[in-house]
Amino acid sequence: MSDFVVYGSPLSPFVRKVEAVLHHAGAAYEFEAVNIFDMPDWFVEISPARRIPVLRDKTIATEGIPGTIADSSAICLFLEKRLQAGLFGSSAYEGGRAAWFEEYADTVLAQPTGMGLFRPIIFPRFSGKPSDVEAARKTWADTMPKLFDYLETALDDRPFFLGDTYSIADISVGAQMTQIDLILGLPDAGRWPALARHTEEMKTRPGFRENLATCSGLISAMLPQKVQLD
Ligand SMILES: N[C@@H](CCC(=O)N[C@@H](CS)C(=O)NCC(=O)O)C(=O)O
Repeated sequence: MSDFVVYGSPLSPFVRKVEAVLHHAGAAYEFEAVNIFDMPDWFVEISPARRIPVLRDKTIATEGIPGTIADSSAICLFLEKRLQAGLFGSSAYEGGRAAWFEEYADTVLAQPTGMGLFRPIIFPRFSGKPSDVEAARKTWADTMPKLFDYLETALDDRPFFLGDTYSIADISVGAQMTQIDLILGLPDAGRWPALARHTEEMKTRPGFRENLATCSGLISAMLPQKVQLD
């Protein structure tokens, strides 16, 4: 018997982030699929920004708005407090740094990853059309290297963004980087070795493993091979 329901699609990196936090905290949950192309009215009520994921804590309420939280960052903060997940470091400064990388991943990294890479590669495939590889190639060449440079420098050859401590920073960046890996592969390990190592590590972490296995199944049906952009 689980206390939580995650509403969304496993293909969303923000859903992956929430699943990774739930697994890290050892919490069982149910998954309820939501079609983002045709959101039902009941879902818009619990997600006024019309975004996935939403989390429900069934110990608060099993239907309607009570017990629900929208937005992955709000959900992860709730789970940190509700389950003592231990994902915001051990000092005020580490907590702030972790929250900063979470914000960077969810905005600066997520925007080109979603709109500039995932969307042009995968969305045409939903209707059997070829990927817009040129659009993705432009994002890959013009936008991504600066972001990868920043993350490489921030890791500073350490395993995690807070050093030796796994945190919401790793989960948030990992959720986006594994989205890239699903369709294109890892960033060049010669140019961004720490980031490539970090992404490989995230793929093995609780929640990532399960989510990525599901995603690989869904994506391989549309995209039999990863797209080569370099
Ligand atoms: N800030 C939100 C972003 C969530 C988000 O953008 N989700 C996308 C899927 S990856 C979505 O729901 N898109 C629906 C749409 O654009 O209509 C969060 O952290 O949860």
